[in-house]
Amino acid sequence: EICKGVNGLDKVVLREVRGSSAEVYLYGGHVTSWRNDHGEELLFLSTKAIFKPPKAIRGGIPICFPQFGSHGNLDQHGFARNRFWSIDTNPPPFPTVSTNKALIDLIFKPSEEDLKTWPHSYEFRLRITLGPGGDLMLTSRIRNIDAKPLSFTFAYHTYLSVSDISEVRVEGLETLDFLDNLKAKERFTEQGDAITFESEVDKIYLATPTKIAVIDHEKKRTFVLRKDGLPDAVVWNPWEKKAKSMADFGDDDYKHMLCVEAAAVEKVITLKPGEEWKGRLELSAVPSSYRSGQ
Ligand code: TA6
Repeated sequence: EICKGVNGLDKVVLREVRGSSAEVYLYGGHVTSWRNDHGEELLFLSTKAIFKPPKAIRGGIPICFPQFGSHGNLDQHGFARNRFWSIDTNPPPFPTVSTNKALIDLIFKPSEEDLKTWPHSYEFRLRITLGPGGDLMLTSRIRNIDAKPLSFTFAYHTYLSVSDISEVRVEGLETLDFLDNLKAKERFTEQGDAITFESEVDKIYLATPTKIAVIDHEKKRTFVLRKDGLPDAVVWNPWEKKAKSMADFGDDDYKHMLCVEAAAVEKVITLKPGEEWKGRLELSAVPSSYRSGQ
């Protein structure tokens, strides 16, 4: 249902029959909460998140569009996360008919102002679905309704909630090439084991598999990210020093979050007039079957 969230901002609450839930603010089309059927919060939301436009909400799943990163004349990560979206009452038919799933369709179109800073006409539809097992699915459909080509980069800037970052492993990115944002985007190759964390990390992994696993050892929980149309994956933890420099981030927040972001960054997406791009992210949280010594 639609209700008032923090600072009176409109939010939609999705509830699934088995008890899982999700919340999405019309501001930014921003998912801020995803709870399993035990009511446990699976996304990280900063203890100091500022729910006040034009600042993006710190945590949940910010939508980075029409660009990931900070280059050119746009703000960092574009402006879709800093704008008010609306509920799409008559979305074009989705290929997969949704059965008993809780879902909401949102739409974002550029304002006159937006067209001045980024002169492209498009329709950005976002469908958020809670599946029967509590899986959270985000499907973005961006249609170029301009007479000229539309080029953009994109990310679901997902903040996962973890009990202790030093006890987290990421599987699925081993041996891949990545651009290291901490070293002027220099290209490196990841080593052969699961990724662990003991300092600031800001890496754009390239040509990643459709499935990435994030294992929270303490909670015996594995997040599985499945993605489609999003070839890259950004892994980010600001660690202690950068966390302290961010006003909307608690000093200790870095210990309880990890960003793993399904993205299209290395290769720009270009749509011809009338063409539509689709980018899907499916998140699930499953108990980790632990073998000792893992
Ligand atoms: O996702 C990694 C990153 O690009 C980092 O470099 C860091 O800037 C992070 O995004 C957060 O960006 P934001 O604009 O949300 O503060």
